[in-house]
Amino acid sequence: MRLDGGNETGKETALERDLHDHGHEHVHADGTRHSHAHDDDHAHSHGSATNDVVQLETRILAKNEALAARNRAWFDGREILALNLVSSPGAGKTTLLERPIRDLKHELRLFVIEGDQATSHDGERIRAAGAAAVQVNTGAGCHLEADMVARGLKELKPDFGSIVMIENVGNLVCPALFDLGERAKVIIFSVTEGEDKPLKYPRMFKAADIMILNTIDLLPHLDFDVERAVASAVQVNPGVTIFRLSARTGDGMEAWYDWVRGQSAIAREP
Ligand SMILES: Nc1nc2c(ncn2[C@@H]2O[C@H](COP(=O)(O)OP(=O)(O)O)[C@@H](O)[C@H]2O)c(=O)[nH]1
Ligand SMILES: [Mg+2]
Repeated sequence: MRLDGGNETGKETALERDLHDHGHEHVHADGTRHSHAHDDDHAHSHGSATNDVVQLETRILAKNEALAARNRAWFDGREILALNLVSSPGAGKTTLLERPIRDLKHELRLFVIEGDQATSHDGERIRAAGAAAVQVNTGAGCHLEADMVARGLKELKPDFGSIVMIENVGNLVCPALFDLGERAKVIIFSVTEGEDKPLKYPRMFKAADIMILNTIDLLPHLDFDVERAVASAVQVNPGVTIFRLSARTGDGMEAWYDWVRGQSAIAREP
């Protein structure tokens, strides 16, 4: 199933909607530019442009926080474990979902929300692996927002006591700011990315509860220093829990599965 969170169907992202409401020029994904007058006729006392942007950002985030809290309550009420998977493009998020769908199909019920700017490739991969998936295309957006997840859940209809894995748009910046109502943010960090990524993208690595160091099967071919990468992650996020694994070979996956099992059991506790 496909759900457009973005603008290819003429719908607007929250950012676009807010810019629209605020009465400023904005650019649509197709490159067309519009300027809108304020609907209300009271005089706005505009501060600096920077001030406007900061206020707008604060409003968008506050709105998202409220919707995320609603998602969290929805998950709690249904004893669902929800995880938000973030990474740069190609770090292995979808592969990391395909494997447990196959390995744990007799044990855990997994449902997936797939976020990408475009295409339904990942949603198709998840369905081929054997789980129900809803594809959310964000258009120009670089992250999922809580309202997109809420709409995705309406289509997905995850079972009571199940697990909802949300694969965010591949990006190490924007998804750090947007709570989706998940129990934990999981960052997938591939050894092909370089040890210093946690230091370069500290907000994302700080926002994550779990870091999965993926593609460790490739280590013999690279100069990647695992201990330095782990030290960088711990430097920006001392409380982070780290798993080292290969989603391809399955090496190290059992520890990750145990964590997921444990968290799902907690979500199902009375
Ligand atoms: N060697 C190796 N390749 C992997 C691993 N995990 C993912 N890949 C490959 O990396 C590429 C990107 O993976 P994908 O799951 O699509 O990444 P995503 O963009 O984060 O969802 C694909 O070609 C995968 O087969 C791994 O652990 N080891
Ligand atoms: Mg993917």
